[in-house]
Amino acid sequence: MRRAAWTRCLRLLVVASALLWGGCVEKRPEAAPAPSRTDRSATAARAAAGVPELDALRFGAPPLIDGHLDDPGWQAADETAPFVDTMTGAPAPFASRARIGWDATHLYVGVEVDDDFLQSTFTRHDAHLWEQDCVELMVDPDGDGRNYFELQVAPTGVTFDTRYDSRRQPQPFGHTDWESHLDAKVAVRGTPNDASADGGYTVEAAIPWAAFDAGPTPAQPPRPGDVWRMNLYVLDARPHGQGQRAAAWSPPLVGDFHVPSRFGRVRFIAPPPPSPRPPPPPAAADTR
Ligand SMILES: [Ca+2]
Ligand SMILES: [Ca+2]
Ligand SMILES: [Ca+2]
Repeated sequence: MRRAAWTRCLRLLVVASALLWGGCVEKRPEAAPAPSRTDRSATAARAAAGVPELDALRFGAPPLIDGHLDDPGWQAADETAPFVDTMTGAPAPFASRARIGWDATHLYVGVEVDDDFLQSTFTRHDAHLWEQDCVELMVDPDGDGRNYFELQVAPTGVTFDTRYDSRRQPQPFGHTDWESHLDAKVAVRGTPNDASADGGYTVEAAIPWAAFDAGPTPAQPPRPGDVWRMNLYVLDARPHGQGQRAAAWSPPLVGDFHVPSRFGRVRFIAPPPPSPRPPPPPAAADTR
């Protein structure tokens, strides 16, 4: 009897604990009040702290889109720091870096990648390029984390582009019917999809500003001094069985590239106008 009473007591205790604990787990905190505009901008500023910045120079003449970054505009453009590990921000195991330029009609992006094993077997535009080697650009013109754009270029020159209303929405791959009409060319050092060793590839792309005039908050071309949020990634297929690696200009620090708050800051700058020729010195007085 005493044992049965003890067992009943124990059961009651367990049931009471479960109810109490379950109540704790299921009790949801009251919904927080909607953040004010000031709160939101403070949050955005904190999220943007610590991301890399790059000045994008306005080109005096459009580059020839041929995969070679030897045009005068590229020669004068700033270069990013070497891309880093996407999860930790530590140096990446392979070298890649980028330059960005612009003019009245286009955004220009040049990315150089070292890669000793080039692989991309896709042949169709908007195929899943990210599953093998490719360079990836994300663009969030107004930096609000919504209505952002994703473009990819494979070493073979095949392209992918899509647009999202908000983070990863709509599923699964955004509005893939969006077309940026980018012009992208690739100079490869090696031969993709064979067994011989490669050196890497360089992507040179021109994206018309009209591409970003799309979605819920269409963007107009930038003016000097404007800042757009962007990120650049390299996806690196390795030989069979060794998986895939990745590097980023600005590391998202999680296993997801769709983190607009971690995109870098690209400031559009224009070279100063040539200074006017100084007036000739006044003729010396003839004191003879
Ligand atoms: Ca070129
Ligand atoms: Ca598309
Ligand atoms: Ca590769």
